[in-house]
Amino acid sequence: MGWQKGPGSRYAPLTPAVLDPGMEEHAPDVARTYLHIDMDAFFASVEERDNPSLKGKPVAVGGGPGKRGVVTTANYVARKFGLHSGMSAWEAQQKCPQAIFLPINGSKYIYVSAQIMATLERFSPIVRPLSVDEASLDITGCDRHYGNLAMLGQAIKDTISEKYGLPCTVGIGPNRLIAKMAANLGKPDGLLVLDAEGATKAFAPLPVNKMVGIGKSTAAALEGIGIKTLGDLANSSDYKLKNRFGIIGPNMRKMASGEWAGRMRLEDERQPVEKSIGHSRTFGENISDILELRSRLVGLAEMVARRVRRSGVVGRVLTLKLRYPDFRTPSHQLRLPSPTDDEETLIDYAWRLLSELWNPGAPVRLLGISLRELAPKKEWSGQLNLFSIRRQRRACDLHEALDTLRDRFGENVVSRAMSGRYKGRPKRGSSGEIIPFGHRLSMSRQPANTEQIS
Ligand code: TTP
Ligand code: MG
Ligand code: MG
Repeated sequence: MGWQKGPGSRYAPLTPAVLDPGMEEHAPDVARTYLHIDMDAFFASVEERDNPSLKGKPVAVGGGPGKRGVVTTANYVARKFGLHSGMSAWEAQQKCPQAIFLPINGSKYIYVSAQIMATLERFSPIVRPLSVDEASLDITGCDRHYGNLAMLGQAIKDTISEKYGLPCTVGIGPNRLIAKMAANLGKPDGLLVLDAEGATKAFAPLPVNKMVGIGKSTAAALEGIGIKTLGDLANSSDYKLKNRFGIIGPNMRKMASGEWAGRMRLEDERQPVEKSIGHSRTFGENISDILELRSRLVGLAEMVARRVRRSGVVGRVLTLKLRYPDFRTPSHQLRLPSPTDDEETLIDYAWRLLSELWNPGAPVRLLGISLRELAPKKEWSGQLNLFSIRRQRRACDLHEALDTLRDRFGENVVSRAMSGRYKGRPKRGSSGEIIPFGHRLSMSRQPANTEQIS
């Protein structure tokens, strides 16, 4: 940025802030254009590409015969039989016994994802990866070299197809929301350009749950007050919506009208939408080895902490549940000394809970942890005790770096190395309890203000 001496102040910037790519979200007076790209049936498409004999056949990734857990995705042939992400392995096999179920090859998908993200940077200087297979690009002005927006979109689709042999769908619009919705509407292998007016028309007939961010329960609540379609929502009164949903209500109406509400929500207004944030995992094979359980628990804690941080909240009550092969599912919960979004804290206390709950050596079928009593992080900043402030400050840079990597390349790209403070068999106390990793022995005692609530 160039600088110029100005009469009033010593120096005034020559380039207006709105042209600074780092500030693209703060440029209300410059019409901007966004492109959303999402790979089609991503994991399954990568497998098809690497094994052309799968082409035309129903393919699912994850959840093979006799396996537990869920299908991560199904190709579009398998979707005709009703298979979809998140479906249990058993149900998928009932619906489509002839489907080919492939093991999940996570590192391969992350590698391909990184290649695609790098390629996208050739088309725009502002690429924001949103998950393992999707990204939002600010393409303001980038279409000049291609003729028009649709031609730029097509050039991206062709490049990804030629370089990586993979299909994707591209949506383009005047804000990130419209671009994402256009990509959803264009699936599969599509390209859809919507302006603000086109978006309003395209959204209006859709059921409310087609809007990004509106899940089953919100859709049911909207239906409860007579709002079935996005057109109904766009035409509802803010008064009625605010009464029922709080600040989220008017924001939903704006989104249904094609306005991007993401930046309109002030930090202070942000209320935790979720009551609790948790993850659980059903294992392919029962686990009775303590090291293996520990590694799974660390992974779960990282995922929970990351979602908690992303929501801008901290949580107070930690729950751990186990499921044994006979489906007994005991759980224990604990009130933390202070609310947290820190995975190290979650790991330590989750171990404490595990030592109380688990009969060492007993096979475990499922492990889950969740955090509730969520509150906006800001509310808590003045109340954290010294111990957690020091700890959270230390953890802060690390969290930021890890979250950026995971945002970019997916949840599994980095996981806590099972070395250093997490290495070796966990220690046991005199009465056989597991001592949390990385803690001094004194920490294995109940912390002064930890309250066991079940
Ligand atoms: P999605 O983009 O949601 O789905 P998709 O690419 O398989 O299909 P499409 O976009 O064409 O509708 O997710 C990207 C990948 O993330 C998906 O291929 C598998 C993985 N995934 C999971 O592991 N679990 C899930 O619950 C979902 C939704 C996706
Ligand atoms: Mg996809
Ligand atoms: Mg996706």
